[in-house]
Amino acid sequence: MFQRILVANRGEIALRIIRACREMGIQTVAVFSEADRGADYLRLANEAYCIGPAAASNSYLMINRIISAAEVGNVQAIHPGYGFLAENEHFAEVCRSCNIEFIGPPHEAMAKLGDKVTAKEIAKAAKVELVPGSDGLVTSEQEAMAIASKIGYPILIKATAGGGGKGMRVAHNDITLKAGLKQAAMEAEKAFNNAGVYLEKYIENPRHVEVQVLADQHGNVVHLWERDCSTQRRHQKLIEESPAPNFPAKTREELCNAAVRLVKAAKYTNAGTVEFIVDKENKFYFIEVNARIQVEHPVSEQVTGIDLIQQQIRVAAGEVLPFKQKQIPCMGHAIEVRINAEDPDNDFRGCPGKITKLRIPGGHGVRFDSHVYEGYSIPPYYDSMVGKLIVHKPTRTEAIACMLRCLDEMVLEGVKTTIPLLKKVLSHSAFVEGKMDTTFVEQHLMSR
Ligand code: MV4
Repeated sequence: MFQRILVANRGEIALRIIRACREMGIQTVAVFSEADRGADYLRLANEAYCIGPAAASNSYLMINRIISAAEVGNVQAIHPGYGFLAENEHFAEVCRSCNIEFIGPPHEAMAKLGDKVTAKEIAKAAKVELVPGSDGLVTSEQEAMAIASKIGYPILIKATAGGGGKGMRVAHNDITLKAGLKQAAMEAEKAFNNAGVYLEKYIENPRHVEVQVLADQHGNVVHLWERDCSTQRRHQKLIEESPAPNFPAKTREELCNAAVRLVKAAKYTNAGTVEFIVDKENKFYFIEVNARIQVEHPVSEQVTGIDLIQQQIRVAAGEVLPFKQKQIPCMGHAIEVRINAEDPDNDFRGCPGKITKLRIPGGHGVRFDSHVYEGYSIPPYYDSMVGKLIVHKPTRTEAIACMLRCLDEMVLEGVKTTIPLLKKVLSHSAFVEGKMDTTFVEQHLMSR
């Protein structure tokens, strides 16, 4: 097992990883930008090094500085968390070439899955269901129109280097398809240095259901069931839960098994998420793989009892997964809300500033993953998440009641937050009945 790990991240996920390491008897080296100097979680690391100015592009994204800190700190492994360099295959490769283990998948698997067209080829070979669409990249308007006439409009144009909703375009006829192809390719070239685009039938009002997987370096792959992340706004998830409500047991079994087949076919190891969209008939389609630990991992931890960060570290060190699929339960119901410092009266723009008052709710089945405290100043340079409140109860109804109680109990003053919006969502009949899709928040809760 590793004796020392560098945590190449900040905020709540850095704290989450440092805590896991402390419990495992592993020393930690933290890194911080000038904007995070003196942050409270750094005191829980054994050492902490400044890696540059506030802007992430000059600090948390600087491979050379992180590798320098890893050399100075004399670590055997780096945990990238989520965001920043977590899905940068070059970083993973550099780490390993420096004899520092990257706590994540092999860079070859990251590269294959990072390209959506290649990822879909692997999925197809593994008999994982795909949205009808182009067979690979589309290279001409004629080809695109031929595909459209075969599968029918609406069509979604996606960038092969995209993901997370970036660079997508809907087309409703040949005219908008031709225009959309040009624009999408140009945007993709600018944003990702890769103009490749492909087509899919546009699934209207889908649910977003993803499967948590864990794979060791000895060929063992398990899933930790699914999370429903449909409750989102502009591709920002607001609420995640496990299990997915109103989801037939047979479909669920097929979905989780499909995720495991795909991970095996990609020779993927460590923790990962296979993302699907689900249509009104509960048919599911593979969308993409997230080759990292995700923000919403705690809901899967709560229903299975498995510490995902600890398992990431163990499999990266070469250990065999200590459980078989049959030994992974899904107990009760877990819900997570993301509490962001955002101003609902200013288009949910980030709302940095000092937290002048903070009271954290507690009680049976309540978990708060956060690095903030009363008196903490939220810097303006990074994402606006203040913390994640997670509840775990025997049933979904009880989990919703508990979450509403916690949000009522919580006091967070000095900055505006998403708490009022979260309360509205959790009280809405469509959410309570588990009938939400990815358009629910924008359709029902954005009128002002
Ligand atoms: C889709 C889709 C409808 N049809 N693909 C957006 C994020 C990216 N991961 C995939 N996304 C979508 N792909 C087809 N063929 C609708 C979405 C989508 C979405 C997916 C998951 C969560 C939220 C979403 C919000 C809008 C659109």
